[in-house]
Amino acid sequence: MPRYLSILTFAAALFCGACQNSHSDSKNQSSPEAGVKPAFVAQRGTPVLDGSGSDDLWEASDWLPINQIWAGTLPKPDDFSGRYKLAWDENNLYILAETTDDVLLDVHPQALEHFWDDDCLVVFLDEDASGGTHEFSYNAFAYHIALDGSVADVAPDSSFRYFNDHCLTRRIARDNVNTWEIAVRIFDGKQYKDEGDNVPMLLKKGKKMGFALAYCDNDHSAERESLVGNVPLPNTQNKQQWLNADVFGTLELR
Ligand SMILES: [Ca+2]
Ligand SMILES: [Ca+2]
Ligand SMILES: [Ca+2]
Ligand SMILES: [Ca+2]
Repeated sequence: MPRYLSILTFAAALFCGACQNSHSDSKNQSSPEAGVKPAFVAQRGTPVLDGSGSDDLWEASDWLPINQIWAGTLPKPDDFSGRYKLAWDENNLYILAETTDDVLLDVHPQALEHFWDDDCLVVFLDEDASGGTHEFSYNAFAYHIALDGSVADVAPDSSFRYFNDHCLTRRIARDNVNTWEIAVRIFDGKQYKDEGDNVPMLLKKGKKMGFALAYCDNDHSAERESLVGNVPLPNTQNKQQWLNADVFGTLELR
């Protein structure tokens, strides 16, 4: 065999080995291999929004993992681990999230500053699945849901704002495990106006949206220690790729 062919064969064998490892690592996870846009589905139904996942709807749904490091260090399971389920009806997208976090931190309660450095759950929603940047626009919303249920994001004028009426959360804490049951109202980001009379959309079967979910874990630091998401980012840590909705998964309402 010519030398260049044997090198190619060796490289191909290495690549396939990597594929197999990546596949076995992602077993039982929704997160596909790099380069494939993650696909999620939400089943139709309306849970009782009481913070408990005991609804028949939730019990019939599968857990999906929050286990992809986006920034900081990958926490050990007792430091942070998380999983979630999705559902929808005409009025809301519903998220049931279960997070295990050894220390709950809320250094900036009731304040629009450094909300990302407190423990919080972040719902990323790109209503028209357009992808693209969203940090200073409503091309997609990044709802930072704090432990007190307040919801914050960055507005187009780069100010920090509350969006408390976009996400209603009831949370139950048992030891280190928190259950968050969230109703997310969906707004058309192209029409959305600060201080405007914004009307949430009616949702229909078959609708596709860009979606991602992440948890900011801070236990004792000036800045958050970990940002862990539900989708793999192409180049891992500290590149802030979540500021572009291209990396979100696609969520279909079934
Ligand atoms: Ca419930
Ligand atoms: Ca922690
Ligand atoms: Ca969009
Ligand atoms: Ca924490």
